[in-house]
Amino acid sequence: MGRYDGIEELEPGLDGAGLRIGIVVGRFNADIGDGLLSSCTAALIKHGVAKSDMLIATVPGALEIPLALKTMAQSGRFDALVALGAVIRGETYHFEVVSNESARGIGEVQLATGVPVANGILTTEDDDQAEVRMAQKGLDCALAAIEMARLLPRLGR
Ligand code: INI
Repeated sequence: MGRYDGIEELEPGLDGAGLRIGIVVGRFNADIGDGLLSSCTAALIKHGVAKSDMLIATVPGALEIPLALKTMAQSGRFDALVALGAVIRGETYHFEVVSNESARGIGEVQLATGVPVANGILTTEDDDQAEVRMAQKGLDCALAAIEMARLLPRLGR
Protein backbone atom coordinates (compact mmCIF):
# COMPACT_ATOMS: atom_id res chain seq x y z
CA MET A 1 0.00 0.00 0.00
CA GLY A 2 1.45 3.38 -0.99
CA ARG A 3 0.81 6.77 0.53
CA TYR A 4 -2.22 7.30 -1.68
CA ASP A 5 -4.79 4.54 -1.43
CA GLY A 6 -5.26 2.83 -4.78
CA ILE A 7 -2.70 4.95 -6.64
CA GLU A 8 0.60 3.37 -7.64
CA GLU A 9 3.61 5.44 -6.64
CA LEU A 10 7.08 4.49 -7.79
CA GLU A 11 9.55 4.46 -4.91
CA PRO A 12 13.06 5.80 -5.51
CA GLY A 13 15.46 2.92 -6.11
CA LEU A 14 19.07 3.25 -5.02
CA ASP A 15 20.53 -0.14 -5.93
CA GLY A 16 23.47 0.52 -8.19
CA ALA A 17 24.38 -3.12 -8.86
CA GLY A 18 24.83 -3.73 -12.57
CA LEU A 19 24.50 -0.06 -13.55
CA ARG A 20 27.09 1.38 -15.91
CA ILE A 21 27.98 4.94 -14.96
CA GLY A 22 30.09 7.42 -16.95
CA ILE A 23 31.64 10.41 -15.20
CA VAL A 24 33.04 13.52 -16.91
CA VAL A 25 35.18 15.85 -14.81
CA GLY A 26 36.44 19.32 -15.72
CA ARG A 27 40.08 19.92 -14.77
CA PHE A 28 39.84 23.74 -14.64
CA ASN A 29 39.57 23.77 -10.84
CA ALA A 30 41.38 20.48 -10.35
CA ASP A 31 41.29 20.25 -6.55
CA ILE A 32 37.55 20.76 -6.50
CA GLY A 33 37.14 18.24 -9.30
CA ASP A 34 39.11 15.69 -7.27
CA GLY A 35 36.92 16.29 -4.21
CA LEU A 36 33.74 15.91 -6.24
CA LEU A 37 35.06 12.78 -7.89
CA SER A 38 36.16 11.03 -4.71
CA SER A 39 32.84 11.54 -2.94
CA CYS A 40 30.90 10.58 -6.06
CA THR A 41 32.80 7.35 -6.71
CA ALA A 42 32.72 6.41 -3.01
CA ALA A 43 28.92 6.78 -3.00
CA LEU A 44 28.52 4.84 -6.23
CA ILE A 45 30.60 1.99 -4.81
CA LYS A 46 28.69 2.10 -1.52
CA HIS A 47 25.43 1.70 -3.45
CA GLY A 48 26.68 -1.30 -5.41
CA VAL A 49 28.10 0.09 -8.65
CA ALA A 50 31.11 -2.02 -9.69
CA LYS A 51 34.38 -0.18 -10.37
CA SER A 52 34.57 -2.07 -13.66
CA ASP A 53 31.19 -0.55 -14.64
CA MET A 54 32.47 3.01 -14.23
CA LEU A 55 34.41 5.13 -16.70
CA ILE A 56 35.97 8.49 -15.77
CA ALA A 57 36.91 11.01 -18.46
CA THR A 58 38.53 14.36 -17.75
CA VAL A 59 38.21 17.43 -19.99
CA PRO A 60 39.77 20.90 -19.79
CA GLY A 61 36.80 22.75 -18.32
CA ALA A 62 33.07 22.99 -17.84
CA LEU A 63 32.47 24.10 -21.42
CA GLU A 64 33.88 20.82 -22.77
CA ILE A 65 31.73 18.64 -20.51
CA PRO A 66 28.50 18.54 -22.57
CA LEU A 67 30.14 17.18 -25.72
CA ALA A 68 31.99 14.46 -23.81
CA LEU A 69 28.72 13.52 -22.10
CA LYS A 70 26.84 13.46 -25.39
CA THR A 71 29.39 11.12 -26.93
CA MET A 72 29.17 8.78 -23.95
CA ALA A 73 25.36 8.92 -24.00
CA GLN A 74 25.22 8.10 -27.70
CA SER A 75 27.54 5.12 -27.25
CA GLY A 76 24.75 3.20 -25.53
CA ARG A 77 27.27 1.95 -22.97
CA PHE A 78 25.91 3.87 -19.96
CA ASP A 79 22.76 3.78 -17.85
CA ALA A 80 23.50 7.21 -16.39
CA LEU A 81 26.16 9.91 -16.52
CA VAL A 82 27.58 12.39 -14.02
CA ALA A 83 29.06 15.82 -14.81
CA LEU A 84 31.51 17.20 -12.26
CA GLY A 85 33.35 20.52 -12.19
CA ALA A 86 33.47 23.99 -10.72
CA VAL A 87 32.86 27.43 -12.13
CA ILE A 88 34.17 30.01 -9.69
CA ARG A 89 33.22 33.66 -10.09
CA GLY A 90 36.41 34.95 -8.50
CA GLU A 91 38.45 33.52 -11.37
CA THR A 92 36.54 34.62 -14.41
CA TYR A 93 34.93 37.63 -16.00
CA HIS A 94 32.70 35.35 -18.01
CA PHE A 95 31.34 33.37 -15.08
CA GLU A 96 27.77 33.62 -16.36
CA VAL A 97 28.71 32.40 -19.82
CA VAL A 98 30.61 29.36 -18.57
CA SER A 99 28.08 28.38 -15.89
CA ASN A 100 24.98 28.96 -18.03
CA GLU A 101 26.39 27.28 -21.13
CA SER A 102 27.55 24.20 -19.28
CA ALA A 103 24.20 23.83 -17.48
CA ARG A 104 22.29 24.31 -20.72
CA GLY A 105 24.46 21.79 -22.55
CA ILE A 106 24.17 19.19 -19.80
CA GLY A 107 20.39 19.51 -19.73
CA GLU A 108 20.27 19.24 -23.49
CA VAL A 109 22.28 16.01 -23.50
CA GLN A 110 19.89 14.19 -21.23
CA LEU A 111 16.78 15.39 -23.07
CA ALA A 112 18.23 14.68 -26.51
CA THR A 113 19.60 11.23 -25.70
CA GLY A 114 17.32 9.94 -22.94
CA VAL A 115 20.32 9.07 -20.79
CA PRO A 116 20.05 10.73 -17.38
CA VAL A 117 22.82 13.14 -16.43
CA ALA A 118 23.43 14.31 -12.86
CA ASN A 119 24.72 17.88 -12.88
CA GLY A 120 27.55 18.31 -10.39
CA ILE A 121 28.98 21.55 -11.75
CA LEU A 122 29.40 23.77 -8.71
CA THR A 123 28.89 27.48 -9.37
CA THR A 124 30.32 29.53 -6.52
CA GLU A 125 31.67 32.94 -5.58
CA ASP A 126 35.06 31.59 -4.46
CA ASP A 127 37.21 28.51 -3.78
CA ASP A 128 36.10 28.27 -0.16
CA GLN A 129 32.44 27.90 -1.08
CA ALA A 130 33.32 25.21 -3.61
CA GLU A 131 35.41 23.30 -1.04
CA VAL A 132 32.57 23.38 1.47
CA ARG A 133 30.08 22.02 -1.05
CA MET A 134 32.08 19.47 -3.03
CA ALA A 135 31.65 16.37 -0.85
CA GLN A 136 27.88 16.72 -0.61
CA LYS A 137 27.50 17.53 -4.31
CA GLY A 138 29.50 14.48 -5.39
CA LEU A 139 27.36 12.27 -3.17
CA ASP A 140 24.11 13.86 -4.38
CA CYS A 141 25.09 13.28 -7.99
CA ALA A 142 25.91 9.61 -7.41
CA LEU A 143 22.48 9.07 -5.87
CA ALA A 144 20.71 11.08 -8.57
CA ALA A 145 22.40 9.04 -11.30
CA ILE A 146 21.42 5.72 -9.73
CA GLU A 147 17.88 6.84 -8.95
CA MET A 148 17.22 8.15 -12.46
CA ALA A 149 18.78 5.07 -14.09
CA ARG A 150 16.42 2.91 -12.05
CA LEU A 151 13.37 5.11 -12.58
CA LEU A 152 13.39 5.65 -16.34
CA PRO A 153 12.81 2.01 -17.37
CA ARG A 154 9.72 2.00 -15.12
CA LEU A 155 8.15 5.08 -16.70
CA GLY A 156 6.07 5.20 -19.84
CA ARG A 157 4.88 1.63 -19.75
N1 INI B 1 36.04 26.29 -16.80
C1 INI B 1 35.62 25.77 -15.62
O1 INI B 1 35.34 24.57 -15.54
N2 INI B 1 35.51 26.57 -14.53
C2 INI B 1 35.80 27.90 -14.56
O2 INI B 1 35.68 28.58 -13.51
C3 INI B 1 36.24 28.45 -15.79
N3 INI B 1 36.59 29.85 -15.86
O3 INI B 1 36.79 30.45 -14.82
O4 INI B 1 36.72 30.40 -16.95
C4 INI B 1 36.34 27.61 -16.92
N4 INI B 1 36.76 28.09 -18.12
C5 INI B 1 37.28 27.24 -19.15
C6 INI B 1 36.21 26.72 -20.09
O5 INI B 1 35.39 25.76 -19.45
C7 INI B 1 36.84 26.04 -21.31
O6 INI B 1 37.65 24.99 -20.90
C8 INI B 1 37.68 27.01 -22.16
O7 INI B 1 36.93 28.17 -22.48
C9 INI B 1 38.12 26.34 -23.48
O8 INI B 1 36.98 25.97 -24.26
